[in-house]
Amino acid sequence: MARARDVLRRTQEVDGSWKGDYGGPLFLSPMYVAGLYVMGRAPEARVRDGMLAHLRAHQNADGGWGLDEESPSLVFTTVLNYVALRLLGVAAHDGDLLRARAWFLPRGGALGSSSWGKFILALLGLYAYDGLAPLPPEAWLLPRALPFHPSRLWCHCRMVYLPMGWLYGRRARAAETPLLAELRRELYPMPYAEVDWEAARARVAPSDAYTPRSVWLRAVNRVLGLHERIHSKRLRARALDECLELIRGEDEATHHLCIGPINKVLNAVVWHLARPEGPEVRAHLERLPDYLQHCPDGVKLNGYNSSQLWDTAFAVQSLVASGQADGARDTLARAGRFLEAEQVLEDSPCAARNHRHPSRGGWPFSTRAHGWPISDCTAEAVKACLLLEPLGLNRVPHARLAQAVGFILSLQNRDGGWATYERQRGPRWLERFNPSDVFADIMVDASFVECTSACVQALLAWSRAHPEARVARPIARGLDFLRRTQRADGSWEGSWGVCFSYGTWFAVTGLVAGGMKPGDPVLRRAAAFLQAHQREDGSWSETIQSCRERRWVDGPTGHAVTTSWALMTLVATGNGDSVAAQRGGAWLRARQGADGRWPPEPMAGVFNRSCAIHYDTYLRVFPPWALSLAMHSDCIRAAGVGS
Ligand code: LAN
Repeated sequence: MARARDVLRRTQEVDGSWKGDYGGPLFLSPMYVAGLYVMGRAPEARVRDGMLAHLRAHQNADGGWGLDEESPSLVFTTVLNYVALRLLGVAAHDGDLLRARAWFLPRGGALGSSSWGKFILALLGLYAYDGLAPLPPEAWLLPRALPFHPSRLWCHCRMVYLPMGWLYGRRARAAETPLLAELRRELYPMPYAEVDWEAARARVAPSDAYTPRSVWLRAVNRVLGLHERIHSKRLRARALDECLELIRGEDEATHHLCIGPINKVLNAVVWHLARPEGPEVRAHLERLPDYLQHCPDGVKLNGYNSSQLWDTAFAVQSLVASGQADGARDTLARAGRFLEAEQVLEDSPCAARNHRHPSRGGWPFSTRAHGWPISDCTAEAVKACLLLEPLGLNRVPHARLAQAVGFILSLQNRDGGWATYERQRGPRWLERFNPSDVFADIMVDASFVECTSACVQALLAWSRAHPEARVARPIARGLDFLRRTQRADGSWEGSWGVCFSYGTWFAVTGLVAGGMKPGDPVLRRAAAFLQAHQREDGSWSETIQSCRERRWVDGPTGHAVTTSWALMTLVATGNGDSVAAQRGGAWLRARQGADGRWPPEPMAGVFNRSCAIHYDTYLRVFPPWALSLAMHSDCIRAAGVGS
């Protein structure tokens, strides 16, 4: 435990946070390269060489690239990474690129790509706009009250489709170059001039069709296709203005970081076309390096500007829970200062105009400058501050914690649960119109077990410190949501970590914090579920296939992170002294290296059911936390006072 603590101490940044690699997806770097190319720029030599190395390092044995570093090849990411390598200067006869072409040409080449790939290609002039499903910017001019107004979409989805709508409405396209002409010859199994673009709209390779296009979506696309032929020029101009204003709003609210890497790149391209060399372009270019990650295998675009707040809040909880606070006071003090510095203290500018929920009091996933606070990030930060309080290390005044609690309360949904950044705005049926092909659940920000549990726990911790706080009813409704969402097999499905072990850990800790007792059938079923999935060697292992297939899928070996979540859940259900927990604890202990670390393993983070993402601190935070909880209940048993 002391060695694990020292690893955390050694890896802390001077600002008190933990900051690491937040990579995994393989569609981000090529979007960055393509975006810069449209802007007539190239990455500096060090970034270019690092990216070349990284792109090459993650080519699959079959010649393609996966949606993320661990997944099987998709046409989307294979074509985009191929194009990125070419734009970065690799020749078409390069061996890796020949293998890539041999993989994607039989699958239709660019025609087989899922929709976002085609969009980026259209921007480069490598795919005709007629071959895209329409993205009319006029949608933003519809009355806000309509259930399908874009402002009702999940913020990540609407912030990607906002610049896409502007670029689509303008049929924006990179300046022609000889290289682009060559690429048009390389990406298709037939001559470019012979492509049937109308038919291309409906085409998507089986590898890329995770979420099949519904009949509803196809019908809407047909209607929008007609609209594209007859649309009014004046209305389009107004719609483009509206989009540009909203893009400006997003840029200003996020100090040009933007909510994520995709709209970061697309917004920069928009400004390059709307006001070439203008102040907006400069401001965007200054903040682009925030997304770059220099890692042992090269350079890549991270999935967010960082995961610092999230990792720091968990590191604090792990250190305190594992009884290491005394030996880590300086570390915790620095972490406390980071938490203090990163709380969002004001609402975003013109919040209502920009369809933004009030932000004051919340914490984001990364840094305050990012400007988009999140329900569970706020909750984990509140929990961490309240743990630091008795140690004399909390720096956030209670008036500000009360604002954080107010922010959490403002986000509770009618169903009693919590979504990510906002209250649920759109009806569930909007998911039937998901046009992304490769992702699921991107349309609506609806309640999640993880966010709900975190918020309930934060409210409980707050009400213990402030018995006068009026949070009993929100807590009860949150607990009820958790109870209702248990599956018949005793588990909960996670959405942001892999997968049932993650969801079940959150649900059970929330319910137990809320007073549920060990004998409760809900907890008994959860424990039985986990015991049924324990491996011969005492470990647990879950893979991203669990998320994709929506059933528990074991990996070939045990995972320390999965085992930690399972172990913490068993302890919380009152089974800390069970044989299962002892065997899990023994496996976890034996797996720690002499350097205090747990060896690397597959990615434990996920989004939108399909894409894996790497959480750099999970292997430093969860194993010691789980082990200490397990040891603690072992001691209770040894003293003869346990269950
Ligand atoms: C994240 C990162 C943080 C994560 C948690 C806070 C851990 C989670 O509990 C709630 C959801 C959230 C905020 C989350 C949502 C999806 C994100 C933003 C990401 C996984 C980081 C990258 C991903 C984003 C959607 C990637 C871009 C792709 C699109 C489909 C738009």
